[in-house]
Amino acid sequence: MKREEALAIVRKQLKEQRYIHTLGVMETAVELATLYGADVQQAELAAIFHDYAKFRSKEEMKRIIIEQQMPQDLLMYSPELWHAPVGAYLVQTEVGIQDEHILNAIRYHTSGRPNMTLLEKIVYIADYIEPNRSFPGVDDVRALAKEHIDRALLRALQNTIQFLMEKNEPIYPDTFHTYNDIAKKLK
Ligand code: DGI
Ligand code: FE
Ligand code: FE
Ligand code: FE
Repeated sequence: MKREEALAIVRKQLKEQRYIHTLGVMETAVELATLYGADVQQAELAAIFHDYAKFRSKEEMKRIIIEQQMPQDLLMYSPELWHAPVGAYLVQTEVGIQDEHILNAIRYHTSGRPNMTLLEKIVYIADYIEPNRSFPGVDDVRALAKEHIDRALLRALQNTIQFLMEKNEPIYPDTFHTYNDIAKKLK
């Protein structure tokens, strides 16, 4: 699928600000894929569709998580986590993208997972550092992303876990599992 076609499809699913965020993730994912030698077309498509399900209702997302037998522990954590796996499902069934590498990059873009592929890391980091993002620590991750993607990923996970803990938010176990996996590999 071509970039323009994909963008037209996703644009209908998103509000203006979220579409602008998506364009930033696309641009950043293409840069990272070029830098690290990943498949640029896969990175571009995964980035374009990563937040496809962002504006689906909680009811619809919950129904899909149950019916499609996704990890049921998702339902015990923040609904903010749900658009990632539900997005992968809807991009497959509604848009017709069948590439598992792309679908997994969408599925794991919020929590990460142990043993992430390069493509999954690229979408996770691009989502975190795209030019429209501004939060404490983002510039550190931007700098790290140019040098060493796993160090950037570790820092992004540390920031995310810290930010959630400061808000007394429960942390989804896969977020910790991803942090532990990268932290051990960087030892
Ligand atoms: O969809 P985006 O806003 O572009 O970004 P995202 O998909 O990376 O994250 C969406 C939200 O999910 C964000 O507000 C933080 C939250 N989140 C990420 N990891 C966890 C989490 N929330 C909980 N409760 N637990 C997590 O592990
Ligand atoms: Fe997201
Ligand atoms: Fe993210
Ligand atoms: Fe996003």
